[in-house]
This record gives sequence, C-alpha cells and structure tokens, in this order.
Amino acid sequence: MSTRFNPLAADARWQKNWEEQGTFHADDSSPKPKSYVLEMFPYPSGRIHMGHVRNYTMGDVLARFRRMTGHEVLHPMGWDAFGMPAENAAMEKKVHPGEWTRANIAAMRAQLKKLGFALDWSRELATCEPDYYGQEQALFLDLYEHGLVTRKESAVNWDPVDMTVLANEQVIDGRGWRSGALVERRKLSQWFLKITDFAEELLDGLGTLDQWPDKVKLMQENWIGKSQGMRFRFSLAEPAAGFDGFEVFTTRPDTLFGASFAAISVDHPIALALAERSNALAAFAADCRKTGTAASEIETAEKMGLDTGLRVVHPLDPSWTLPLFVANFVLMDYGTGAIFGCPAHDQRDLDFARKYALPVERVVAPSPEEANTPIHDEAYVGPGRLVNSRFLDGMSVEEGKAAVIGRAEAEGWGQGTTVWRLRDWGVSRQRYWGTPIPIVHCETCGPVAVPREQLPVVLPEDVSFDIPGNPLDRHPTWKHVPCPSCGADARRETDTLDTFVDSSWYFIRFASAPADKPFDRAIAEQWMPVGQYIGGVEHAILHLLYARFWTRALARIGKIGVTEPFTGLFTQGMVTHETYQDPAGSWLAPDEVSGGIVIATGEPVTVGRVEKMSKSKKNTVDPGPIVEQYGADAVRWFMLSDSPPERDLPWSEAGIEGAWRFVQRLWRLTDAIDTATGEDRDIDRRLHRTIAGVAADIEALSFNKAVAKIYELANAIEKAPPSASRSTAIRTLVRIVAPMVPHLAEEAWEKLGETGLVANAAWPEVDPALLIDDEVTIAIQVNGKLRDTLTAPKGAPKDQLEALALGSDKVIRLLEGKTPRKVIVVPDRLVNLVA
Ligand code: ANZ
Ligand code: ZN
Repeated sequence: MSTRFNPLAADARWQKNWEEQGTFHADDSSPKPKSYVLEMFPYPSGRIHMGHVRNYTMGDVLARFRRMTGHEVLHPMGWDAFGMPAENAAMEKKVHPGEWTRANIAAMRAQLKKLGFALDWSRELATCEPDYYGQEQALFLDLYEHGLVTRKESAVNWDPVDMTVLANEQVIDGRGWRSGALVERRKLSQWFLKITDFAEELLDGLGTLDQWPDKVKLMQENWIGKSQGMRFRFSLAEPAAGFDGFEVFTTRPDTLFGASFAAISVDHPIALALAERSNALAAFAADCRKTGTAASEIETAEKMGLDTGLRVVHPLDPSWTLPLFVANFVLMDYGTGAIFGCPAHDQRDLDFARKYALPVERVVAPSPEEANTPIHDEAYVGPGRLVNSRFLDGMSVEEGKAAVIGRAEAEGWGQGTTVWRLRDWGVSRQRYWGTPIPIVHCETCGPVAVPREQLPVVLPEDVSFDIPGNPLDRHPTWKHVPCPSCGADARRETDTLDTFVDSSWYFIRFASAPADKPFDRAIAEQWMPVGQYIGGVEHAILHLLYARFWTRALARIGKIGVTEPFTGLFTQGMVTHETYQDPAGSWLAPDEVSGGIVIATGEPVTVGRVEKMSKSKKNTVDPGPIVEQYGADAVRWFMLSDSPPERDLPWSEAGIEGAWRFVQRLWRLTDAIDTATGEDRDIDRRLHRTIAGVAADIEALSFNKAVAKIYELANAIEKAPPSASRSTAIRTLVRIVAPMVPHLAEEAWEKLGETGLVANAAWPEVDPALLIDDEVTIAIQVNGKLRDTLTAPKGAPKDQLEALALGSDKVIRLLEGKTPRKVIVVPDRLVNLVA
C-alpha cells in the first residue's frame, strides 16, 4: 500500500488541526518549565522572503523540540509595522499607510501559516495598532517621569530626501540608511532617551551574556566605547573672544611631550565666538557642517583645519606654546570637543601635521635603539617606553599615563576620567507612520505629558502624502489641543517615535498583553528573559542595544525584574542565490533564465556572484510558489540541511528537489514497518545514538548536523533486514523528524495508529546502555600498507581478528592465495599481514 506523501493535502489538514486544537497556545499558568523562543519579528513589507523562512524555521524546530522535551513554550509572532516604506507606498500608490500595512500583514500571515510554524497566534501583535503603541506611550511617560527622557537642542543628521532626522547608527557611509541620500547636519530640538545613563551597565551586562556570539558582544562593546583618559585645561597664551582657556580630553596623557598643536571642533564655543569675527572661519565651519555627525563619516573625510592664530600654553612647560586650530575631525559631542595633537602617535594627527607642516616628534619607542627613529607616514601606536619626554623618560606607556595624571591632579590642571562613545538616543522622527510622542507643548508650561486617561494618542486617519514633510504637522486640527496643565491653547508634539522604540519591548508584550497596561509584571517575568532569540546579524548593534537598554530602564524604574532581555542570541546566515544579467546589464530573475539563456529573448545570460537575495538584483526566489509546489516540509528541510545555520545558504533547485525526495523517502520508510521479530543490535544502537545526537544538535542550533544524523539513520534502516528493532526505529524516527517536517510526521503518526498529535508527543527516551561504543574499527594492513578496515567487538581475541582479516575480500585478492609469512595483531587496533 505504498503511497506518495501528498503535502498539499497534509499541510492544510494538520495546520487546521493544530489551529482548532490550540496546540501551540502558550499557557501562562502551566506548571511545566517555561521556554521562550523568539525570532525577530518581520517588517510587513508585503511578502515573506526566504530569509524569513530560514529564520522562522530554525526557531520553529527549537520550539517544537522544547515542547517535546516537556516545556511550556512561548513562540509568538507579530509585526514591526511602523516605518517609512508604508509612507513611501502612500506617496507612490496613493494608499493609506495603515491600509497598505494591514493588507501586507494579512498576506504575510497567510504565508507563514502555510509553513506550519508552531506559533501562538493568539498573541499576535502589530506595533501600528493603538492597543500596542498606546501602551508604548504609557511606558514613554513612565521613563519621562523618571527623568530618563530629555529634550535637547542638538546637531542632527538630516535626511533631505526622507525629510527626517536619523540616528548616527542610521547613517551608513554618510548616507541615510533607507533613502541613500547624503546626510546633512542641522540643529533641532529633539527628544532623547538617556541611554548614556546605562553605558556602564550595558557594557558590564555583556559579560553575563555567555550565550551570545562574541562578534556581537564586541560590536556592542565598541559601540558603547569606554575610554579611560584624562581631561585637562589648556590656557590661551593671550585671552581671546572672552575665553582664557578650554578643556581637552585625551586617552594618551603619556604623549603630552609629543604635542605639536591643539584643535577644537567647529562647533566649540570658542570656534563659534571666533567665527563671528572671522569670515574665513565662518566659511570653513559652514563647509565642515556639510558632512553628517556620524563618527564613521568624519573619520573618513579628509582632514581639514584652520589656524586661529591663537596659541595655547603647554601644561608641563609654561615657556612652550602650541598653535590652536579649528579642525573638521574633532567632534563636538565627544570628550570635550577639543584635543591636543600628537602626530607621532596618532594617525589622524599625523595626517593633519603633514598637511599643515607641524612638527612630528616621537615620544614612544618600542626599543631604546629606536628612540630617535623618524616617523614617516605611519603613526606609531604600539607599546614601548617613553623617550624625549623629560621626567617621563624610560617609563612604559601605562606608567607615563599614571605619572601625568598624578602630576595634573596634584597641580590642579587636570584629572583622570572616563568618556563614552555612546550618545543619548534621539527618538524624534518627523514622520506620520509611527507612535505619536505623548507630549503637548504649551507656551506657558513648556512640554507637558499627555494625561494617562487620554492615552492612546491616536494617529489621525485623514492625512495627505502629496508633499514631503510630516503630515501630522500640516494636519488642520490634530495638533491643536488645550494644555493639559493650564488649559490654554497648546500644540501637540507632531514628531513620532523612532520605530526602534517599538521593537525595544515587543517581546515583553508577547509575554503579557493586558488591555489596561503595557504588561503584567508577574506574568511577564514568568516568561522573560527570552531563552533563545534568533535573527539577522544586521541587528547586532541597534536593535539589540536598544532592547537591552529599554529593558534595563524598565527594571530601574521598577517595572520589571529582568535586566537582560535575551539570554541566548543566534545570528543566522543569509539565503543567497546566483545573480543574472542580460547583455544590456539588466538584472534577471532566476525564473527568467534557463540553461544560460534569457527565456524570453534567447540572449545569453551573464552569471554573476552568489549574493544575498535582494530585490535590487532580482535574485530572489519567492517562497510562496515553492511551498505550493514542494510542500512546507521540503522547504523547511532544505532550509535546515545544507549549510551550518550561521553561514549563508545558497538556494538551489537541486537542493529543494533533494529535500523533497528525502521527505518522500521518509514517507516510504514508514510503510516498511512489518511484523518481523528479532533484535538488530546495530539498528538499536544507531537509533539511540541518533536520538541523543539530534537532541544535542537541536539544542545547539546545529540543524545541519541533526539533518545529517537523520539521513544516516534512514540509510541504515533502509539497508537493514526486517526485525522488531527496525520497526521500532521507524516508529521512533517519526518523532525525531517531527520538529523539522511536522506535517509528514503527523500524517505518519496517524498512519501508524498512534494516538493524539505527534506535536504533543514526548521526545523519545535514550537508552544510555546503547550509546556505549562496544565496537571498534580495526585497520588491516598488508606489508604495512592500509588495505581495508573492519569492525569487530571490542576486546576480540587475536585469532578472531586474524581470521576476520584473512576473510577480507581485498586481502584475499592481494595475497593471491599465498599464506602470509607473519601476522601481527594489535588488539582493538590493527592486523598487519606480512606476505
Ligand atoms: C592625544 C593623543 C595622543 C590621542 C595620541 C591619541 C593618541 P578614543 O580612544 O576613541 O576615546 N579625541 C578626543 N576628543 C576628541 C573629539 N572630540 N574628536 C576627535 N578626537 C578626539 O579616542 C580618544 C582620543 O581621540 C583622544 O586621545 C584624542 O586624541 C582624540 F598619541 O589625545 B588623543
Ligand atoms: Zn500650559
């Protein structure tokens, strides 16, 4: 009665079954140990892409496996639904962002459901709905009341195309991360979250995250950027513009005798004051402001400076003065916005010194012989001893730092200090499709929090997108409200929150989503922290740092007793595909190409690199039709099988076909159960090794290894003669593959007459006795050359091994009927036949 597995029927049938039975509903009050498995929620762009399929399949296998091992599993799904693309669609297609977004959500939800993910859909949320963003507004006000939200005037990155402010993290190579437009610097009043208050905590917390990839922790560490150094005061040789000096920050006080200039930012108060008197300086400053505020950008820009003509006094020698420059590479919002330059030991300073013909004197030498070796075009930044440095000579760099700080503190012109690269998080966006910031501006009272009973502050529906800028700002009525404090006419805040705020707490709302507050603390704490979080490495800094901050902020104000939101983090690789171009250089989709030619025109195709699937290169494969054609299980199996999960997975037709064939093979295997009796120790052992091995692989998210073990077991079963052991192995295999190919597993489970759902079955027990290796591999040599191997029971006697070796086909052929002169047997290891 061998049949084919028909995914079209099976997928729909079991998906319906799971849904009707509420199989994947997470029970808050379950006594079982809780397990929270989460994949980064998708942006509802319109359709699911292969990256989503891979991401959610990985999480799904773990979630299903955890259920089978006795956990109450929370595995939810939702939508990161605010953001620019909806507004772009509104501009291009004249459709309301809400309508566009909700239609996309409906389409993508249906697609996800067809993949059979074990999700608790009752907890679904979309950040664009007032029941979500209204609670976000409540949390914003909590932080506001606790002084963790501030309003500051600051230089911002202005995206002239999207007409909005961008965080430094959203500026990539000087361009807006979304629009690609060259970013400009502007001054604006913005709302900030005080993430800098948490810099030390966020850094220290990384030390507890032992289930995070090191590379992600390193990226966060660098982003937070703790620098230990010294602040000190430079006096101006002659007071100017009402100033007699300024503070600088350095991480290298040991190099102070190598100083050859001082420099301040164009936004430094002294530079601003001087610019009022100097056209040249004003013009220079205007030029510098054309680049954005992102450090990466400023670092790569060409070093430029303007000599102010003023001089500063060296703090360790009153007879020594240095020229003061205004320089484009000095940032106003780092340290003190002023530096001393030591060209010999800092590359930026060296580039600058070469350009403006300033002295370059070595003060650190890796060996005594190199004390006066000139510096050419590379600054020396390595370790060594101080030279040409008067009282510091002979000290190590570290000793020198301590000596200078000690002297500065004793003499009162400086002190040791720590500075951070991390900036406060500017969350104001001049956009419509985001969470309204729940503040009202009153002429008399200043900014006033919207009273809680007036939350949510709901977005108006009637908005227009025919001109750039913020539709909330030009809405005829929405922003006009009375001041909640004095009742006078006031103006609603028309900026909305950065969408990264929305994704900074959704995982808590999944755990608990009451109607009247953001979450119930006790229930949220039952699930939190997320045990395993899975997503793209592109979120290594922004999203993960913001989510860590938001959780810590809530903890600090007593809202939740969890500080790190994600215990385990896994960053999966991308799904890639070859790229194709026609002779004119236009990109071609995979289904426009066949056998090296463009199907439509017969022209030859240029095959390009294998790259991440992207719309711009058209090298995408839409999961929708693939699932229709091969069924969910084959797609899931392929996503897990070919590459280690942290690596890229090249999509291929051959790969998905291979997966489909294996699914059919598994199905045929389940037809091979018979009534044969008798033990097969080899199959028993292989089965139990597979149960244990696959479990360990899934826990380690090494899905490709689990898949390989399943292949091996299936091969062995297919080759084994009928026996009771074989039938048991086949039955058990159904449970082993259930997390990966759940539809096939349910269908087989039912066919084999088991009761209930395999989704609710327990993971098979391992018999530890069967894990012990009681066979060894024996090498067979003829005249010292390896010719064959054989397996033998551990500790087999010498004569048994000799007999086995002489029975080997290869040996018989090689000996050509002769009897070996000598036989050497090393028990459990080898047999050497000397002919
Ligand atoms: C003198 C010096 C000598 C420096 C030397 C370095 C090497 P990190 O490690 O990133 O914290 N600096 C200080 N404030 C700055 C600002 N606002 N804009 C640009 N550069 C600034 O870098 C600290 C170093 O960067 C400081 O130490 C300072 O240059 C420069 F051989 O002081 B140093
Ligand atoms: Zn007022």
